[in-house]
Amino acid sequence: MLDYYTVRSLGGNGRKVSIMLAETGLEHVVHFVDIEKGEQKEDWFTAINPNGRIPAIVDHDLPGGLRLGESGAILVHLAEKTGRFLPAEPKARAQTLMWTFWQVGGVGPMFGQWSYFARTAAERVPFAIQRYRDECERLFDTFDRNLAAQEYAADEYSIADMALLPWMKPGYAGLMRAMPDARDRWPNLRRWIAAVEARPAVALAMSCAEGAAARIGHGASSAERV
Ligand SMILES: N[C@@H](CCC(=O)N[C@@H](CS)C(=O)NCC(=O)O)C(=O)O
Repeated sequence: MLDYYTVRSLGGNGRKVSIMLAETGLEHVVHFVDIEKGEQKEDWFTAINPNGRIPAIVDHDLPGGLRLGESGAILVHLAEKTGRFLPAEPKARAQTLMWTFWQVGGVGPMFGQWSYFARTAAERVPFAIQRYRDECERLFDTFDRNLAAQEYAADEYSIADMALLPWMKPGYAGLMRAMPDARDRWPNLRRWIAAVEARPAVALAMSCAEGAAARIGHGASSAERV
């Protein structure tokens, strides 16, 4: 049994884990953390994830319980626990891990900073907005080239696609708003978004937060068995 800590809106990083839980059907209890109130910085939560951010899990099936933060580490752990979505064959496994951590180390931070400087920052810093947007475009170019040769991020549908979709989909929409004449620039990426989000588990985790939460089994109370 797992305890799963996320935000009520799921958010880009929470959605990755929600997709994996929906894909595998692992039994879990969802706990919503109020990050507006700063609950993620409280001692009870940093005892689970020292970095004070969601998502996080506690896996009670391991002796003494495993407390784990970082979406990439959680996806790998759940893949190893279930034997699903992370191939055992060494080359396919390494490629899957590469694209998973490319998301965590590149796509997440770059899109996060672009969004922050373009929409949230109190001071307008054109250099920062341009720098992060350029990097987002470069990441899209990279992923689109990769998808020209294969259907999914790695050899087969995997945790890499689960990590990427919750960021690539809104990122694509954001870039299209910023540069509407670039509609044909990333055709493989567009095809991949459609294929991945058509999976029922992905559709569930990606759909409007409260509705999805209720249907996955989140929702009625702050802690609920799924
Ligand atoms: N590298 C982390 C990033 C997690 C993260 O940034 N989570 C955000 C929500 S999507 C958060 O908890 N923000 C609250 C805060 O920064 O205090 C991961 O991949 O899990």
